[in-house]
Amino acid sequence: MNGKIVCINKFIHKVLLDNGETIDTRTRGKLRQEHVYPVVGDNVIVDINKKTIDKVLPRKNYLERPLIANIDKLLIVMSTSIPVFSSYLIDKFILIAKYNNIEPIVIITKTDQISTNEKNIINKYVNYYKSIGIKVFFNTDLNNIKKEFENSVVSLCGQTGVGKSTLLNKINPKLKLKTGEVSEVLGRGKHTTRLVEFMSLNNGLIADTPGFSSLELNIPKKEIRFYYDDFDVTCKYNRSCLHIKEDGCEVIKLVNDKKIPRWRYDNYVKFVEESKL
Ligand SMILES: Nc1nc2c(ncn2[C@@H]2O[C@H](COP(=O)(O)OP(=O)(O)OP(=O)(O)O)[C@@H](O)[C@H]2O)c(=O)[nH]1
Ligand SMILES: [Mg+2]
Ligand SMILES: [Zn+2]
Repeated sequence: MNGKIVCINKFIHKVLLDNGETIDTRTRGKLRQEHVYPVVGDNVIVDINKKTIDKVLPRKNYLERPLIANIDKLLIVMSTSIPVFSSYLIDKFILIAKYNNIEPIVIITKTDQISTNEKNIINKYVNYYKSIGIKVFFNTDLNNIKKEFENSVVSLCGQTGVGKSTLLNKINPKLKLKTGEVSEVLGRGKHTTRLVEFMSLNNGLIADTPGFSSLELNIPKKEIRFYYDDFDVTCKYNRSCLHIKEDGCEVIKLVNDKKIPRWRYDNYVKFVEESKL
């Protein structure tokens, strides 16, 4: 029978079967010999009697952090107080999502902890993302966030302590997911969520995921620019211009003319420099 892996805890692979039941399975030795390592989100064929996973079906996409496959939308959760707001991380997740053919959606948390001035600054980022067609919600806007779950396979992502589990608990208090304190000293959370786990919410599947502190970029330098719709202008070096130093680069001109925000461009440059491919 077909199903989907909804959680992996050591050897136990929890599978949501097409008939709606959930069972605990193990992978077969044969899969391990073939170096097939299933991840949460994998669509699989299960031997119901033996309680084994016999086959992992081809993936439509796959992320390493969070480790998950076959998702439609990535909810990028970002705090505005502790942990501190980072457009660099948002841009990185947007890039990773687009590269993997996943819709990025940004969720902003903890605006109850910042001043009006700080909120105005956050709104500048929010408005820019919206202007380039990226959906942005505050974590108080539960109805609109819930709508995104309908008929979709969704994963949360973001640093530890930003409020991923808290958001799901607010949407469905019955979940009672563990949430953690944020360390004042370190300015970050304590890795409260330990496993990637899908939950059924509003006719969709939503994965809570563990937060993390570092995030590698596995996208070739030269391809990064193709995922920046806002950079897509008739740059005279189009297709070969990396928009970094080149004379007459239209993108650099747009930055100088304040049509593309400096922060957005600076993050892009960092990604190009960071990428080892
Ligand atoms: N003031 C305020 N606190 C929040 C908000 N969202 C979450 N928190 C608090 O932030 C802390 C961390 O929240 P979690 O939901 O555990 O964070 P997480 O992203 O799931 O963290 P990990 O599981 O470690 O990745 C908890 O103490 C929450 O109560 C918010 O919008 N405002
Ligand atoms: Mg959590
Ligand atoms: Zn250019």
